[in-house]
Amino acid sequence: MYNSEKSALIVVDLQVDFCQGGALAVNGGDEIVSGINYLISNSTVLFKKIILTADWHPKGHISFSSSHNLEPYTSIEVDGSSATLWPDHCVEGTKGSCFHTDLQEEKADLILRKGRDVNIDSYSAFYENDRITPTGLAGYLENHGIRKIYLCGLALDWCVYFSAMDSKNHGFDTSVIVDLTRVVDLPAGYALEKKKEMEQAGIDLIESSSLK
Ligand code: VGL
Ligand code: ZN
Repeated sequence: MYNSEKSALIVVDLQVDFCQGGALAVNGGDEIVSGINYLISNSTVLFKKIILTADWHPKGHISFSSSHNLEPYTSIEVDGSSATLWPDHCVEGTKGSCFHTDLQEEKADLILRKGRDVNIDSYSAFYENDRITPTGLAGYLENHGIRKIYLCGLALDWCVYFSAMDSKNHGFDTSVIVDLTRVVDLPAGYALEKKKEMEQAGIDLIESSSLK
């Protein structure tokens, strides 16, 4: 049963650099803004808290291929596990780090910046990529009595995926609003794999029409 008193919406990384023309543009990223605004502007009905996350890296961040003199979208070993390298993106304070200009940022209860440590990436809104350093988001949600999390934003197969898995593992009832996400899907088929993993973990993949 839907209970807005216990629900929160997390809009993941809807920033200029992930939208058309941006440094790490996700195909169709712009297309989801109006649907997300619809949910945000009806928030008194639907959600107790609106959280916007922002990828917000210092210059020379470890996740940038330029920091290693390598090509974007290659992988390196970091502390025994593989890490994907990206074009420079969401550098703190640059135009690319801003939210999409149409996003109704003024309605946010909390803006969470992640990827702040130059030496570690953070895909998830809950934990940095060492998987042990918390961002504090789980505590915030718990303190506000939130039980149910809805996620949307960019990209489905990276930051939305990691955030959703952590949300579920933390014990929150978790849904991803799939039509309000877009995928990187490199290599092709990767996004489908991640969707299946989310379903197997018990995350509901839903459509925004079910919330209207
Ligand atoms: C993201 C790659 C690198 C994302 C962030 O928001 O999905 N992807 N940094
Ligand atoms: Zn990033």
